[in-house]
Amino acid sequence: MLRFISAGESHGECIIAVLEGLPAGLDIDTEFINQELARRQLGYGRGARMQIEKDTVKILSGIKGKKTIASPMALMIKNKDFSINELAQITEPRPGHADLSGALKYGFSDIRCVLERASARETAARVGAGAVCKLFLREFDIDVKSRVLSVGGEKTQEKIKAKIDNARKSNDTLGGIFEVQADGVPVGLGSYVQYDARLDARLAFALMSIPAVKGVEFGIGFAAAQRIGSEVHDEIFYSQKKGFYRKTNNAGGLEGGMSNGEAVIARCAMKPIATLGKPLSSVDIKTKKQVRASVQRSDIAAVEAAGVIGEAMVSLVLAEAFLERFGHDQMGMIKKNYKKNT
Ligand code: EPS
Repeated sequence: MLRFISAGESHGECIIAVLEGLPAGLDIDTEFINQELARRQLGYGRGARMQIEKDTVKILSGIKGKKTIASPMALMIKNKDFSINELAQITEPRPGHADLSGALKYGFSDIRCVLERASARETAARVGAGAVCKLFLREFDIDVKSRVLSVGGEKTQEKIKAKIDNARKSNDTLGGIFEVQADGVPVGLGSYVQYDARLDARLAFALMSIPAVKGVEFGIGFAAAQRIGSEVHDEIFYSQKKGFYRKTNNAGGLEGGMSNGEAVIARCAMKPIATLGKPLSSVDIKTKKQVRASVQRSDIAAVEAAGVIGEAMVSLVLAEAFLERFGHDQMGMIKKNYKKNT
């Protein structure tokens, strides 16, 4: 099993990712991990935190020289804005954020104890761990990328920029839709034999766990529910050169909970960021008086960054499913198995 957990608060000392279950002998390119971390910080509409931080990784364990040694990898990303103990108390929860439910659940009188961990800053750990998984997948020519399909309902770059500028002016925020595509995924990752082995279920879980994601679909997704079967299912062909193949990919590369050899395509709907410059109505958790929600430094839109995080989550799931199918221990053995069985 490939296991990933993160630790760290938004304004704590650092963000940590622990990744366990990688084989021995994988080359780790730290510069590539840093490039991925930088991609997460980009995009039109990001907030001031992105100017403060230039995320870089320090690998604390799991490698000797530049190669993995099968032991757990710990990745650390330092926070420049390490100010958790100086920041003021917050008692006005933001609608749409974890603030109120988190404070009630854990009995906090200061919402800061919630938002420090609920912050999307945690996704830096995912991108760090995801980058390591990407390095693994690349050894087998599997490439995971993403693109923004729309922001605030707009589709062209020009209109998206204008919409974000308007939202910034009116102290509002925007969500959008991003797509993650994995090319080169071999047939048979995941399985139909048990509910929690299904690759689509595992990908949906991973993508839904990204803060602000409210919907996930694969291939034509929800649109399939409105079509007749003959307009949905991807017909099967065979050629000596390609083997089995399809001329369409409505299934998004997933059939019966397994990869089918076509590109794996997922789309995610992201709600607008919950911190508004023009705050919505809320209730002070101490006084119980009607107030305006707290205003925290935040982004106007972060759909492009969410796409990069989506790539990381998809890479984590695909790497795990790949290891299940082709072996866990040594890169050399896995490569042999892969060659023999694809
Ligand atoms: C983010 C870090 C946060 C926010 C934002 C994304 O840092 P700070 O609170 O210091 O500005 O900018 O977080 C949220 C949108 C959120 O809702 O928590 C990051 O690193 O991506």
